[in-house]
Amino acid sequence: MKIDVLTIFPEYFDSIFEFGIIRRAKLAEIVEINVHDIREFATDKHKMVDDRPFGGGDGMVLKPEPLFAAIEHLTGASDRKDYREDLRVVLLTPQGRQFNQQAAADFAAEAEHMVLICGRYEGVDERVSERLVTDELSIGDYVLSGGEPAASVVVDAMVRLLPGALGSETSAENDSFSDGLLDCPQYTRPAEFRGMKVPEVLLNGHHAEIDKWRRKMAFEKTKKVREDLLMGENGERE
Ligand code: 9D3
Repeated sequence: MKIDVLTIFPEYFDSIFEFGIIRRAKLAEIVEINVHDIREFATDKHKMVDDRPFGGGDGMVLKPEPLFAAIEHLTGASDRKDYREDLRVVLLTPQGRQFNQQAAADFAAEAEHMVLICGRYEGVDERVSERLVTDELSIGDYVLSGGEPAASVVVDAMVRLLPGALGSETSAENDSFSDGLLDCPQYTRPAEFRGMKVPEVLLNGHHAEIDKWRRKMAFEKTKKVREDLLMGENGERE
């Protein structure tokens, strides 16, 4: 998969993709990630990327021209009806549908080329969404200063699902959220620390018993802090 990130703060990404699974995936050429300064695509001599909103109001709006030039440069198309079917142009915005594990899995399975546009200010000129954007995504109901942290979240969740990105020791199927439950508690040595003992069941080597305990703990934790995960689409208990 090839990922292009469009941002007015390219330095934000200087180290964020240089660790762990993403770094390994890059080295193994499972993913190629390029970060671009939107300003490099500015069309006027002052390299303007933002302007005041029509109709008045606070803040600035990202201008359409640099983003159209950038998408045209990166994809060869400037209308989403002309996109290859394996291209996704994503706008990170508080107005988007909420990103989740299913969306990550769908992108990882279907997209060969992703372009992520990081919003800032009061927003992005609507004509970018109208003509260029295939998906508008938010990462949750809290206010960020811009789309950059959201883009890093989307990249991380997607890249680890690409074939070969996870080592053979772990599998994406084993993850929390693929079975719809939070993880069970984990312990390592020492077996007793400051008076706190590791549950006996984990020490006795009975693997069937251990699996049963882990499923029970995962279910109870989920019920306690994330009961919504136990519910179906219509709020019915699954
Ligand atoms: C909805 C809030 N807006 C009211 C005028 C202002 C505003 C707040 C934050 C406009 C832009 C932003 C910057 N945030 C993002 O670009 C963003 C975001 C977020 O804030 N929360 C969760 N997901 C995302 S994805 C992009």
